[in-house]
Amino acid sequence: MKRISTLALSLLLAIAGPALAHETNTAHGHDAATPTPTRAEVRKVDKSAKKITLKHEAIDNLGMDAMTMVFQVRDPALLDKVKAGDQVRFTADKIKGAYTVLTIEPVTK
Ligand SMILES: [Cu+2]
Repeated sequence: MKRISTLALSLLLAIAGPALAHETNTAHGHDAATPTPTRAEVRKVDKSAKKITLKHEAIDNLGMDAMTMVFQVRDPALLDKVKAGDQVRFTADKIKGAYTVLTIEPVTK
């Protein structure tokens, strides 16, 4: 029993591994500098800590599903443009291991 499940797992990894790598390589190979803006709702702004909590939609360039999470901000001045409750469009990237907001703009509708 044990041997069969291990074999099944190995096969699964053998199939899924290259498929996942392929997707990562092709998804945004040339977009690293200019990620596609993602929609979000601002939950909390912490200017002193240079952090913002966003309930965001899926982020393509980070391969991240929709969730609520805390981001660092590249420039604390970005936090002057938005407040809790705002609908925004933002871009983010992983900088030195931390998810960081690069740009953020309120969406008025
Ligand atoms: Cu997230």
